[in-house]
Amino acid sequence: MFKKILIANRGEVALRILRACRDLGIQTVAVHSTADAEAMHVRLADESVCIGPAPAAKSYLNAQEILSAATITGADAVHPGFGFLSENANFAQMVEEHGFRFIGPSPQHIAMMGDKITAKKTAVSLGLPIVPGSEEGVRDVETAHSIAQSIGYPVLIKASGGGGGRGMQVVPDMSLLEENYHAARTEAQMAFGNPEVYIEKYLDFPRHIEVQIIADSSGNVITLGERDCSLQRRHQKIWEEAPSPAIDETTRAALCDQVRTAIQKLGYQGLGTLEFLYQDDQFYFIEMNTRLQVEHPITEMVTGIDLVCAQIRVAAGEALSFTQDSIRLRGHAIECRINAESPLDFLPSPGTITIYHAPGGPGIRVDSALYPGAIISPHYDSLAAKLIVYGHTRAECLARLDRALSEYVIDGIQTLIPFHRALVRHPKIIAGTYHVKFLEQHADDLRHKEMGF
Ligand code: MV4
Repeated sequence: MFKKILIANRGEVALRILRACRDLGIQTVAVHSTADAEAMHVRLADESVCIGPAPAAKSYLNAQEILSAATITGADAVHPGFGFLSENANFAQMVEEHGFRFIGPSPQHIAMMGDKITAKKTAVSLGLPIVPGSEEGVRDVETAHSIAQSIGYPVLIKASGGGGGRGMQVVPDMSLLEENYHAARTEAQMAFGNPEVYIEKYLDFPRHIEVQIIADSSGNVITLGERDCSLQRRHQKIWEEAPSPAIDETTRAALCDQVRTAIQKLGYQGLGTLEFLYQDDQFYFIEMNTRLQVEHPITEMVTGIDLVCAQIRVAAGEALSFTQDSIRLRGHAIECRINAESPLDFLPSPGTITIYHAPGGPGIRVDSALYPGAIISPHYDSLAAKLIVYGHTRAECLARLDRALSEYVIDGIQTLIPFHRALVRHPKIIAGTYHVKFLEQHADDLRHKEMGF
């Protein structure tokens, strides 16, 4: 097992990793920007190294500085968390070349899934269902026309270098294809340095359902059920739940079996998440995330497995200590992202926390690095805290979530707490009958409800 891990991240995830290290008896090194000198992850780590000024490009994305910090502190592994360098295959490679373990999959698997066309082709070869569309990058507008004609409009043009909703263009009918095709390529070139695009049939009201897997270096692959992440706003997840209210046990078992077989064939190692769109009782693979995810705690709540500890163990070469047959999904869990944003227009709300009172009681977990006096910097993303709630049933989970949200006090900045209070009482959320367009379609009634809080 590792003796010392450098945590190449900040905020609540840095703290989450630090806690896993403590539980495993591993020493921790925090890295931080000048803006984060007083941050909780720095205070709680055994050692810390300042790696640069506030802008992430000069600190948390600065591979050279991070590797220097690992060298001078004598770390034996680097945990990238999520965001920042977590899905950068070059960084993973550099970490390994400097003699440290990268806590994540191989650089080859990161690169394969980072290119969305390669990821889709790989999925096909592994027997996973995909959205009908082009199998390769679409090189000219004539090819785009013939593919769109054969699958039927509307179609969606996606960037191979994109992912997570970045660089997508909906094409409602033939008249807009040429214009949107060129716009998509130009945008892709500018955003990702790669103009390659592909075409898919556009699904109008899908749900986003993702399957968590973990694999060790001995070829054991275990699926840990699914999460429903359909509640998103501008491709930012806001609320996630496990299990999905949209699928039954038989459907889940079939999906997870398919994923398990695919990942065994792939020879993948580490944590991973396969994202699917789900519409009209069909699953379609769209992307794979090769990292720990923000919403991992809901899977921990329904499986009882500490995903970060398991991730560190498999990275150190240990075999998984549990089997697929031992996994029992129990109860229901929901995560609300408590962003430092205005709950009415979602604009960032940086500032200093004055009062902080976290909720508690049965079924409540809060993953956050907040404290009175903590600074929410405008330099980083707005995720301030995650409220994770467990219930034996979905109804109990919703009731506890309502209770927890009413107890939660964060002053000094605006947060999404009032938005979540409106969400948890919305009839369609209570019924579980939402899809990826829900937040867009119900913005007005949610905003109206929020005014009451
Ligand atoms: C789609 C789609 C409809 N049809 N693909 C957005 C994020 C990226 N991971 C994939 N996304 C979508 N791909 C086809 N063929 C609709 C979306 C989509 C979406 C997906 C998941 C969660 C929220 C979403 C919001 C808008 C669009």
